[in-house]
Amino acid sequence: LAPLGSHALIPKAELHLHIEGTLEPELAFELAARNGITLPYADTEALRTAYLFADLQSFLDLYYALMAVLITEDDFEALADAYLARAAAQGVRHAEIFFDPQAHTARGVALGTVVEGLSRALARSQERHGVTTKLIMCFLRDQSAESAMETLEAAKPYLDRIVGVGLDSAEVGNPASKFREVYEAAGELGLRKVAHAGEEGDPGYVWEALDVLGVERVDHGLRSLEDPELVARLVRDRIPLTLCPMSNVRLRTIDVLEDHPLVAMMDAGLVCTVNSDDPAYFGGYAGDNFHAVGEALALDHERLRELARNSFVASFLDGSAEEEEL
Ligand code: ES4
Ligand code: ZN
Repeated sequence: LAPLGSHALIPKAELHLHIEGTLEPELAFELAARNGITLPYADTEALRTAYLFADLQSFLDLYYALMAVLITEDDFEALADAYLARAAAQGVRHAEIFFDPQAHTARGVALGTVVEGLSRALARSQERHGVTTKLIMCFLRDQSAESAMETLEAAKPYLDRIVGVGLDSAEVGNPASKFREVYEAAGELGLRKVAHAGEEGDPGYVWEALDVLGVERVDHGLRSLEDPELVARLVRDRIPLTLCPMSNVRLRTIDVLEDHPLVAMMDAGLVCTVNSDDPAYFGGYAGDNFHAVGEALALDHERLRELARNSFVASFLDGSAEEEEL
């Protein structure tokens, strides 16, 4: 990657980041060795050659497989601490971090191990990296609503550490409406609500996230421009979208970054933010994504500042101090 210019390092919040998607090949091999696990790749180079994805599902298959190396609290702590160091170096001042409880409990790793391990890194993050954090637990939409409800129940001891719920994994064929009751229950527990929608799915998936789940932020929403009524709704209610441009190219949702609808979306009045999604797999962290769209779409300083400002406005931070800093 080219060196990051000052625009890429502008202070920003990262609002769409899967912690499991920050597992770099080097750390994957280190944790595999530590835990006595043999990965089906000779070395980090061989693993990186597997990062040529055809679509979301082909990425998810590798993403879930590599999680096998994450076993202990120490592993989750190391994962999050490595991410926070990289994020800080790219201008991230606040990170709202997704994790996938069911991807770990399904392999016999307890929810408490995941939350306690991540918490250790997050608790030191402000002091060590200058990054404030929040945690968002995601339900896997290709699993059952019952499994999601059990996960919410299991998370009750940890809700002091969890700000909200999200919905991720394979979108098409797994509409948000399946999770109506789970989101209702999450709302009653005081949790904030977001969901992936309109990544590969059509605008109908975004409508369901809004109308059935009552989300206050949409993750991706990339295909929203296809439906003018949806755009009007998102603009009226100032629902932020957490776009992930490098992810969209790597998962072949768009061919090249030059085709990304970011500018058209901003011009339509949508509250857009730029994020990294799964940076170890998609070739770049938050600053890299700012840099890449800045170059590909010839964004001027004002646009980049607006994206950075939006990231704090769209965050779950209470104060406006971070906004005023910009
Ligand atoms: C994800 Cl890019 C993406 N989309 C949906 N679910 C995910 N989980 C991790 N990365
Ligand atoms: Zn995502």
